[in-house]
Amino acid sequence: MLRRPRLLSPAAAKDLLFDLARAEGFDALGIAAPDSIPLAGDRLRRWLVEGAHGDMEWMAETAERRAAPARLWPEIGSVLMLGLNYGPDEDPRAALADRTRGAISVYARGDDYHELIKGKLKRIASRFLPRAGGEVKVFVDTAPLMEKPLAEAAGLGWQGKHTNLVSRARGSWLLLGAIATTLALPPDAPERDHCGSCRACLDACPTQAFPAPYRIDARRCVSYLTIEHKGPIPHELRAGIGNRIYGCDDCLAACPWNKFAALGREARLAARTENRAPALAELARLDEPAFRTRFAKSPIKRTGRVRFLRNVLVAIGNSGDPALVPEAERLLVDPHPLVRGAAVWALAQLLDRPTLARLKTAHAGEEDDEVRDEWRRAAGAPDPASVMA
Ligand code: B12
Ligand code: SF4
Ligand code: SF4
Repeated sequence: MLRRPRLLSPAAAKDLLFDLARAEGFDALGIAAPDSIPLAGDRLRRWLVEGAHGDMEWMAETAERRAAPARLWPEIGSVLMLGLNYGPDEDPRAALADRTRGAISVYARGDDYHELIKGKLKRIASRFLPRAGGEVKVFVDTAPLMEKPLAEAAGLGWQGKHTNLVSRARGSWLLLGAIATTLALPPDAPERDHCGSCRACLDACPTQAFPAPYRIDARRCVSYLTIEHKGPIPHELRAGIGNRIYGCDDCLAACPWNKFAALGREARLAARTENRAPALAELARLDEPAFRTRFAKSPIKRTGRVRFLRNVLVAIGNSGDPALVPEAERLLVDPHPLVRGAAVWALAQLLDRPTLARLKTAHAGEEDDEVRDEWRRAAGAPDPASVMA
């Protein structure tokens, strides 16, 4: 491919890029040099060696390219890092109070940000290229690029002890995107760490997913467990999940820097009313077509009905509400074993042992090994009636 010659000075090209990005509504911008994250590769490798990525095999498969931007694209000259503020209009932890309803994380209450940000990045790139020259590539989330350390190097914020990027101007609520160019543009100064002695995010985690400050074990993170993890959720983590049915914001919401956060301006990311605190009973009734319609354009659609219903059933089990028993009972005959197994667990949290034993007998024909194992465990678990007594 022929590369276009540089058409503007580095400073003028950077100004143009920033103007175009602001016009698309981005709230935080900065340029990082490709060699600006020298520590990130080794830290990523260590994380992978520890197995902290769980079953996100794609993180391990792309590790070599992910470790440094120049490995992903050898011709890279600089990276524009962009942050889009999605500050919520209420404290997302409010949704944790009513256990008969599900808590959906802020980023997933509106439209899928991947599509939205990618569209914006492509428009910026198509306007930049003919006027500035070079080549460009755009990235959001799914490409093997370490967006948080790059954003820190570009001065958008710093990686807090919860590992996400925190901004003094926006708090925790920035979604990130990147535009890489072959042009060398003047880099911005990196942001420094402003966590100090604070550890609010570490203490807020419901499943103790931080083995140490600045390090996360994704296998324990509710976001991983409810969105990325494909199998049954480990038993020892189910109670901690509470009513979080898609992602988690507890560490983000705990950060004191959120006092400077502003309401997100992007209407398509704003919470849809039906996603603020949906009734678990409503969600448990979604069949495949209803699920797809309900979550069209939402990131939840990508996780699929089966994993989503698994999450809803864990929340039903944690609800303490006997009125939800019929919802879980109906799902004992769902075609998918992941759903059936989660339904068994939910019922074991809500029913007394004799009633559960009768149900077990009625479903003695269960053929899936994992679901049978759930029945075995359920029978041996303490009776909720005696626990409450
Ligand atoms: C994999 C992934 C996940 C995984 C793993 C999370 C993680 N922290 O790595 C899971 C599924 C758990 C996840 C969850 C979430 N994610 Co996510 N995720 C990613 C993804 C695809 C890759 C992140 C990555 O490279 N991880 C590998 C680890 C090793 O890298 P790291 O997190 O940068 O780790 C650094 C620190 O550990 C630090 N470190 C390690 N040791 C030490 C020691 C010391 C002394 C120090 C100082 C530092 C340090 O250095 C490492 C390298 O920089 C990015 C998109 C992207 N392409 O970057 C989005 C991304 C990070 N996710 C994002 C979001 C919004 C979330 C959630 C908030 C979603 C939700 N509400 O449920 C949660 C937050 C959970 C959390 N506390 O991190 C945003 C974060 C935006 C921001 N402001 O930072 C991103 C950037 C997507 C985007 N384009 O906006 N995510
Ligand atoms: S997103 Fe939730 S579960 Fe994951 S680390 Fe943060 S507080 Fe813990
Ligand atoms: S809560 Fe405290 S420790 Fe965690 S990221 Fe915010 S300032 Fe840093």
